[in-house]
Amino acid sequence: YQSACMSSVPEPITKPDIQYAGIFINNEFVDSVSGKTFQSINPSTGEVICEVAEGDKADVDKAVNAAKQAFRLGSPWRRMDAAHRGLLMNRLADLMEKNRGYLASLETLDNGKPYQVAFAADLELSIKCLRYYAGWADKNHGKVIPICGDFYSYTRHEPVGICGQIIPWNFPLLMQAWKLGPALSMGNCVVMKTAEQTPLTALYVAQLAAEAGFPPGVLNIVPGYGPTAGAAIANHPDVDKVAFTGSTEVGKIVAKAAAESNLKRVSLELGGKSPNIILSDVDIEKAVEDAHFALFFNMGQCCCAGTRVYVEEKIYDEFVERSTERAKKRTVGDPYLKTTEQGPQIDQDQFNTVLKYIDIGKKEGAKLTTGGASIGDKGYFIEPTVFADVKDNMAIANEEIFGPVMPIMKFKNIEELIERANNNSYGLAAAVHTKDLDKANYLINSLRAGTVWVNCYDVFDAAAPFGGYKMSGQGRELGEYGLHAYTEVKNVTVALTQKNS
Ligand code: TXE
Repeated sequence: YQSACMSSVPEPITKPDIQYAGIFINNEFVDSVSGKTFQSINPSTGEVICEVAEGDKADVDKAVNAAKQAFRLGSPWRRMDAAHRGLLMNRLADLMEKNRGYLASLETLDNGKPYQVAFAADLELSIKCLRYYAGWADKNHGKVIPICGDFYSYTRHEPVGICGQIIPWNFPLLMQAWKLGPALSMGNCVVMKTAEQTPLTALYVAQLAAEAGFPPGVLNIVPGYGPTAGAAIANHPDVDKVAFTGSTEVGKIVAKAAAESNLKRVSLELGGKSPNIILSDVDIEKAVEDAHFALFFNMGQCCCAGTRVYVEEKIYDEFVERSTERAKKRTVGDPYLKTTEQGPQIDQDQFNTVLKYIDIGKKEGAKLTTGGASIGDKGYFIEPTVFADVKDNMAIANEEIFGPVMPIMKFKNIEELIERANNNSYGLAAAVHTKDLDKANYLINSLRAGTVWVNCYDVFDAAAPFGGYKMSGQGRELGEYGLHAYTEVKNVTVALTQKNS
């Protein structure tokens, strides 16, 4: 996407106006019931962007009531043709397209990601996701089933109902689109909680949804914190389904709350520690660039980042040397500049965590080949960091760091490698770099991960499913598979006077 899109990216708005900072219920922005607000911080400077209404249980209750009204039998949303739902979604995508430069600029302000990337990747994929699911609205058919006896049996794919959606801060607009796409397409109503670090773009999109014509109460957004607003969604007795993207730790809390409240349906997209495997037959220059992108993209804040780089012994030293050189060249700084590849980490907490892991890596005896320190005296910038001679039992090889820290491990043979690659509690993604088709196929079938990329990395498309094995999650998002989490299957059997074949 990078080279293809850079040329057509318009200039950023470096000081975008903040137009919406309230709680979005029934197509209107309101203050929180408590009157409380919280600050959204610019991670590039550490300065306050604006105050945002802080939603809590009382606000979630209001949003759920609005969603229930919108979902009642006979409501405009329930009576709407499926094709018309698709039309509204395409209108929303059109409005995002129209406001693409502004939204990308606002995403950069609130999240710190380079504007070029926000425009070319986040906005591109978000808009395409909405259009993809717009297409599904009138195409998710049930079946007629030839059961025994004088009966007519069929399935209806019905909306689940009120869907709570809790999203993270690493791809605010994209995570919103991944969640809204299948939910709205299938006719559900939504109560979404944005991450406390990045509430702004989702609220702007909410306003665009109202302009697109979604009836009041279909989409509600409650900005706020996890243990308050997030927990209220996960525990709510009238929420039929909760979708969560975030840490594995909180994923467990959400699943438990869902089980203990009303057994609401749960889909989870959690952490990862994805193996990125480089065999010795590769074009080393390309493999180094792919591995660099797999790790450092989005400041290393990707659930599927290639954070366990396994390199075959024969090319290990050269790979380390070249990866180190590449990391040294990575441009870090003002995310509005065209030349910037890497902005700041999202907040002080994540900044501290990443530096803590760098320290642990050094203490554990890994060899720091570049980076390892913070940059500047404001904002949360960290140097692109590479560790060589990393052993599997080190924390930096096992735990999700979520930052620009690349641990490189060595392997000798493929059997040993497969065991090591699978010996981790996560299973989100994996990648294999080789020209040897037999080895590639063997690895593809042996790796326990929801996605395997071969000779590429981070290739995303709304049509291809994404999700985790093991503790990386439950269920799949995107593609046709992504519809399952947002539909209930109703089997209907009607007695007939006489059936004929
Ligand atoms: O995540 P949290 P944090 C991983 C990554 C990162 C770590 C911590 O390793 O370093 O998680 O990040 C909401 N009930 N990922 O603390 O807390 C929260 O408000 C309900 C991976 O930011 O899981 C936010 O909206 N909700 C990841 C969302 O959960 C709760 C993306 C995610 O925040 C809650 C982000 C609660 N008790 C972090 N507590 C990915 N899979 O892409 C918090 N939340």
